[in-house]
Amino acid sequence: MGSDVALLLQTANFAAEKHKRQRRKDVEKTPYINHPIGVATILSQEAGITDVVVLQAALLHDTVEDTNTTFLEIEEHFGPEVRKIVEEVTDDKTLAKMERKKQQIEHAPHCSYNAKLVKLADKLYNLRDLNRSIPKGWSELRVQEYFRWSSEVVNGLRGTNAVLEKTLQQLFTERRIPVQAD
Ligand SMILES: [Mn+2]
Repeated sequence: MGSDVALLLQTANFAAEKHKRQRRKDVEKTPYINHPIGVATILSQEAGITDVVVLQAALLHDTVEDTNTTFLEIEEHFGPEVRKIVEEVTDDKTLAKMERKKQQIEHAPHCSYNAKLVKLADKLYNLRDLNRSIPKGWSELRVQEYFRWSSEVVNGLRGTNAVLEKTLQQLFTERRIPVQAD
């Protein structure tokens, strides 16, 4: 077996263990791990990404934000490159939710190419998920606001991957969200 394949399996297994008690917010309470695996799959199958470090970071992208995982742990298991990407896509949980959302918009343009890829695929996965099923307790207005906020983050990620950006733009257009000027 190629070492890249073994590495990806090890990474998926690590993420599955870390997220094992978590569920998504959808009505079906989908296992959380479906999300990071889906994000990595978007990068591989739709965006054409073959860089294992990026696919690993996609698998791990929510472990620090949403579980007890530390950046040091990520580095010890998967090296400093993967750690750096995960660090770039992790929200600062000491900030209030509104502030974190604002920071995502502000930080997006300053991220590395690899982190931008993970962010684009993460947003695409989440928006498709919202189109598929509205989480319990979410109003249509809240869904629309989520799309609008996402479009502002994606605006700062432009010039990274044409396929992902085009696919995201289609979702924004469906929601009648105007294209923003640079
Ligand atoms: Mn995510």
